[in-house]
Amino acid sequence: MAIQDYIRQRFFPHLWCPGCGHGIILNNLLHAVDELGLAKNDIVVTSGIGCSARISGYVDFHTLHTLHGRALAFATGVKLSRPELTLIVPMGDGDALAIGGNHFIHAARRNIDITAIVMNNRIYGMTGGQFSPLSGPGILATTAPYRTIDPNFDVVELARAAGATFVARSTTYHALETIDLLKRAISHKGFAVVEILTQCPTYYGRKNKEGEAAEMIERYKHITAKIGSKALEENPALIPRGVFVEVGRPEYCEAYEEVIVRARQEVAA
Ligand SMILES: Cc1ncc(C[n+]2csc(CCOP(=O)(O)OP(=O)(O)O)c2C)c(N)n1
Ligand code: SF4
Repeated sequence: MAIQDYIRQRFFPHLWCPGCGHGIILNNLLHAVDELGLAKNDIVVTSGIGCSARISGYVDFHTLHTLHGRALAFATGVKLSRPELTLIVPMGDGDALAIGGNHFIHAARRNIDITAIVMNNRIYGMTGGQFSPLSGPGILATTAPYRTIDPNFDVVELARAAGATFVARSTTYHALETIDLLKRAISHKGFAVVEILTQCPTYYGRKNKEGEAAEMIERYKHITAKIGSKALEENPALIPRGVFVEVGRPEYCEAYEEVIVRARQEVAA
């Protein structure tokens, strides 16, 4: 299938700024879906609010554009009622881990079969460049004109500790790696988290003097390294990319189905 067949052309042109990384992630996601050969009718994308969350308007799957921070709650409801469907939840860093932080850790704890994509541009893009729990200390944001002091969550470690059974990281520079990780995450039975470092040239880039979008993307090549690579061994300060967790654990909908069977048996007895 051609990639444009997965898109709702009627909603284009999209609202993202020139050079925003969110379009790259949309492209990577569509390639992953295409390479997995999934039927459009079997995919549900739920999103909250944010520039990132606009993805749900652009993809020609079943979509729910919901409330800021609540995408995983809606996805949980859909998945529990229709476990045969493939649930994909793209979220910004604020959406996923500020207002949505509780939903994130509990979805991971339950190990419900949903793929969560954390589109981490380290800032609130849609509302004008406020800092987020993933900004980290020392950055300039609309709400931190003298630089942030808050430490950031490490998405990978948080997801791992909360119980996610697939956890990976990539960047908008590493498109082929992202496609591969998204394919593995979507195919994984359980709660899968893929963090993708992405650029917001309009707010994060401009305020922190990181240059144009192309420079911001290029930067990911230099500040990250693959797990197990010589580069990472020689410089542990680099941000690791790849798969951090890939384990099996009972999936929530399947466990819930057993509860239903038990309840029916008890009622019938
Ligand atoms: C309950 C609620 N609180 C706050 C907002 C305002 N709001 C909309 S998007 C957003 C943050 C967007 O940042 P992020 O989730 O990181 O996504 P990005 O825009 O950077 O892709 C906020 C605070 C809202 N829409 N609803
Ligand atoms: S404000 Fe930032 S995150 Fe939002 S569309 Fe523009 S570049 Fe992308």
